[in-house]
Amino acid sequence: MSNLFLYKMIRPLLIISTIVIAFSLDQVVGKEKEYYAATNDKGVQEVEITGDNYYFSPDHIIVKVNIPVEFKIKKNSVGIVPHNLIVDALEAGIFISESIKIEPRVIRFTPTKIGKYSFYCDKRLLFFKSHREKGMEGMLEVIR
Ligand SMILES: [Cu+2]
Repeated sequence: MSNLFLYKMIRPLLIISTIVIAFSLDQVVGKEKEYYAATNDKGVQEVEITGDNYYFSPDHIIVKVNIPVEFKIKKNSVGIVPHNLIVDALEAGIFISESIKIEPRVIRFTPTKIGKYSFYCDKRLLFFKSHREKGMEGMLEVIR
């Protein structure tokens, strides 16, 4: 049996397994973490968010319109990479620009308009990709 024969036998298997691996990786990376905010006994929708290298968790936050929201945002690692949380949705009464520390920070707002608003970290080191491009972005969805 020659090496060439072996190669021809194995090649379709290599191609198929490469495709399968690529698809499953894509599904892991592309999967959103949905979170429906629960309203506590004070009538506030509480959401705990972790923002770190280079993700937000959850990255799809669903809140109800015209009910106060409390974000508690923190990071886990003691790394020196700075991160922040930006939401620029003045049309819905939301503007957030807060740096993310290990010590949790509380941000309060009340969304006034139904819609989908992005949140992200706007940090970038020199000419490298922005943190947003690296995956530090998510969606704040305001529903009825
Ligand atoms: Cu960042």
